[in-house]
Amino acid sequence: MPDMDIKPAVWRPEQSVEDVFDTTYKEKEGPKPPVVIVWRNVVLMTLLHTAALYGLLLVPSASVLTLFWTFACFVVSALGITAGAHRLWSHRSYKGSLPLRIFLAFANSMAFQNDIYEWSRDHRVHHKYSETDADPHNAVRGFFFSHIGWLLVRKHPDVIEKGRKLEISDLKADKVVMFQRRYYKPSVLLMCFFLPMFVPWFLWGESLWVAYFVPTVLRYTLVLNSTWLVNSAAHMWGNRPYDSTINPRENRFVTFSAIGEGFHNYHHTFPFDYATSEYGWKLNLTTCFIDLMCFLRLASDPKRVSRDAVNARVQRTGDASHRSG
Ligand code: ST9
Ligand code: ZN
Ligand code: ZN
Repeated sequence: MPDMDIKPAVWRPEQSVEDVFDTTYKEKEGPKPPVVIVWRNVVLMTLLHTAALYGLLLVPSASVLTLFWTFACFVVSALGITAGAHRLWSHRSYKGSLPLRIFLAFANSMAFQNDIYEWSRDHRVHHKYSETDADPHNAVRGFFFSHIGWLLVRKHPDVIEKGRKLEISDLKADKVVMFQRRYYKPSVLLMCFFLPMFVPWFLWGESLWVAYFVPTVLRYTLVLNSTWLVNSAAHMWGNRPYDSTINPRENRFVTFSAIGEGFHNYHHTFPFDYATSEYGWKLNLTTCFIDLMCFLRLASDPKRVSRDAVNARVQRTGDASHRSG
């Protein structure tokens, strides 16, 4: 176990979602429960990654329009995770209008990473029980487990036990979330597979073969791995300018690949900040997007930490690597 017990429980009292780190939780003594491999997931993930590697070989044969389309699908599905499941639904760091929530729900289905309800519940457990048995992708179990391994085995019983006690009434009350959950499979088929594949074929005559392997399979696999890097790399490598007592780090590579989600030491220190960073738009396409939505009045009430609060925290618990800009 890392030095989690000394994590300072400084939080905004009015915070509604339960991402306050639970300092009272203790992992059970004695032997750990056996690891139960889910072979179906191992086979599917192996096939997916093999197909994605093949898709990489096909990139030179794709038309320029298809490559633009692949990039657009990457950004839209990534926003479904970052601006949607993560900053809106897991952390309630801003408010989203109905049209924006509908867009983000479709974008989220394009990313095919479990429905918003399940994703957000797992993510709230991740923050509240970070780096313990109750964390779904506990980084103490190593890079492989926190990256992909946790999706290949049964969950630790504490994840489910603690997850069941979480406050998630806001998710249940959100009709968009529950609608997406109800129609998750058809929405994934449409958004993650049919749309990315048929648009290039129908509109500019790309071969279905290339359209399946590049904007569909390769793009999906890239978004998955960019997301998983936040759980693995950004919990292992990088500085801790805001809180040196926790594992999550500031990781530039992850920030770049995960469109602004690699400022992970900041994010675990101030999870309710809609920008997940003190540097605004810098390397943070997701924050640009949310600001644009606020400008268009499709989003409102973005929550931010004051500069004074950031500086005070840097002085109190940072690792002295903080840079102002
Ligand atoms: C995927 C998710 O990839 C990725 C999430 C990453 C999160 C990253 C966060 C980082 C920060 C944000 C940065 C974003 C950056 C984005 C960049 C983009 C460029 N609480 O699940 P079961 C219950 S998914 C409460 O079967 P098993 C559950 O309701 C990829 N309850 O557990 C059920 O109850 P009931 C595609 C919980 O059997 C029961 O437990 N998908 C909780 O252990 C059993 O649930 C896949 O690969 C909870 N937390 O199986 C499939 N959890 O029976 C993945 C569960 O009453 N999933 N419960 O209904 C699976 O196959 C399985 O879940 C399993 C575990 C095998 C992993
Ligand atoms: Zn984390
Ligand atoms: Zn988070």
